[in-house]
Amino acid sequence: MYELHWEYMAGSIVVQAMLEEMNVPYRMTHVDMAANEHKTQAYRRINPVGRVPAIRLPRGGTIGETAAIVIALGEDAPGSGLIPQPRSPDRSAFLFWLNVMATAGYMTVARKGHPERYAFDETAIAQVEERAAVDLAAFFDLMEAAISGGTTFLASGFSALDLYLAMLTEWSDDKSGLFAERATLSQLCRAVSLRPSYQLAMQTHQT
Ligand SMILES: N[C@@H](CCC(=O)N[C@@H](CS)C(=O)NCC(=O)O)C(=O)O
Repeated sequence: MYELHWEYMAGSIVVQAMLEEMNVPYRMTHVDMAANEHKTQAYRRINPVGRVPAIRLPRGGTIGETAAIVIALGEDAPGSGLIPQPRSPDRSAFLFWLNVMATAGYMTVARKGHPERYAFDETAIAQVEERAAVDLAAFFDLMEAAISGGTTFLASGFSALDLYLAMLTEWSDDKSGLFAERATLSQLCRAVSLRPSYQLAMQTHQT
């Protein structure tokens, strides 16, 4: 059985939604980051990087990093259509955009949410946060232009990229502004929000 180590409002939203889409049994283990559980020796044995999410796979082994988990799960369930399989025409574009979302997307969300981790004094911290907001807006503009299927990121249809992109919008403090200026992103996120898998993951992950 899969065991998902999760925290509120984390990449585990995507992972839980994928497990639901795959219709496989899984167990959820909460990592209490407020209590610094992710920094304990016990958790570092699960994910040496000390970040959430992480997942234990039925085939053996435990991995972290949301993008790596997305690929591992998609390969476990080739019939689910969640990721294009090796040698399929969409595979390279999928890997490219997944990595863009993981680096330019997730990491910018993290910088905006925790600017104190990127600078020492208060003025610099405020500037880091301001700059992260600018970079995040540019990231969502890039996504708006890159969505090629209307309500799905890939023209070929629904994939884990849709779940990942919708998850990145959940941290926004101005969702109506974000969507008002980006009609295609708005349509995609609406389609994702109607999926029972995503609805369940959001119920779990909202504080
Ligand atoms: N690159 C990681 C980022 C995960 C991440 O930063 N998760 C946050 C929770 S949303 C975390 O574990 N933060 C703990 C820390 O940075 O110390 C991924 O894609 O999964």
